[in-house]
Amino acid sequence: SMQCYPGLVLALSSLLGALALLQLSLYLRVPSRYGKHEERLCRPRGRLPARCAWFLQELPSFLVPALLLALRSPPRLEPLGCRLLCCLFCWHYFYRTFIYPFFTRGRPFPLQLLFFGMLFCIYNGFLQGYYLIYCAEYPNDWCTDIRFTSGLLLFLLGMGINIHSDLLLRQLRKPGEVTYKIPQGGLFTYVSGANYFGEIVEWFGFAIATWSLPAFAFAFFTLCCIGPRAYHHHRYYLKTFTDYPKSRKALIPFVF
Ligand code: NDX
Repeated sequence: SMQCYPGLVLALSSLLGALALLQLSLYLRVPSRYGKHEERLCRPRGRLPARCAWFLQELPSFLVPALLLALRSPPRLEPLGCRLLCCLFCWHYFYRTFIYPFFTRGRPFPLQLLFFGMLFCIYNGFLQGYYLIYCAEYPNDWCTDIRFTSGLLLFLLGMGINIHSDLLLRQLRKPGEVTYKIPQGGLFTYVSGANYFGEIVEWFGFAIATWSLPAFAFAFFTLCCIGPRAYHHHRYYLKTFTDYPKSRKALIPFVF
């Protein structure tokens, strides 16, 4: 049966940190090629409808930790680590796998990126789940610790912003439409990457609530992955729309 190998957690978290830096070096100057940053518009080969693509890509991040949790024997009964915190992670990916793809009006997604995205979700789903279920130990009063309470609050706030912003983006299009418009409302009033801002806040909240190396590595990866993408979206909007709101920032309200 499985047990905790701290060396494995350290190795996998370090690799995740290294991937984050690789990601940053690859996509700081040129955006990753999907959505509005894809070069050629109509090359139907090598793509999957957004709905299937996002479902398949994100599924492992839900399934792997959920299975680890369900299959753990003997079931671990210690209160927080293995259940509440792991369930928070699964909760986000339940949304991302079973709700978000179902409503998306996004363009078909490149198969090659889908493949790497899936690998990433297996890797990260395993790391976060394995750590929380087999390794994490929290004192009994962790749920009143300032790290847990403030982290949970940030997580929920970030998730709220992320889901609300996803919704606002979706409402910019009628079904079947593929054009880009200026996002309005919610946090989009202040930043071009409101959905990304929410997601980043969410995973830093999760990292603080779990106070764990794997979760901080993932929050850092998220920042390196979608931070630059928010900046590229911002540049795209400024270039495309002459009436784009001048005071709007790329990622962080009033700052950047
Ligand atoms: N999936 C995380 N790396 C990624 C997919 C890509 O969940 O090779 C990371 C995730 C993957 C990436 C994933 C991992 C690393 C990969 C990368 C590709 C290359 C990279 C594999 C797994 C890689 C190494 C080197 C390390 C191997 O037509 P459309 O699609 O543009 O329509 C869009 C629409 N929209 C608009 N509609 C009308 N008018 C406008 N102005 C519009 N602007 C946008 O809204 C979409 O349908 C929708 C959202 O678009 P967009 O571009 O704002 O968000 P998107 O990037 O598609 O993300 C969707 C959500 C969002 O909430 C975001 O926070 C979350 O997913 N996300 C995304 C990426 C990563 C991630 C979260 C995370 O790291 N936590």
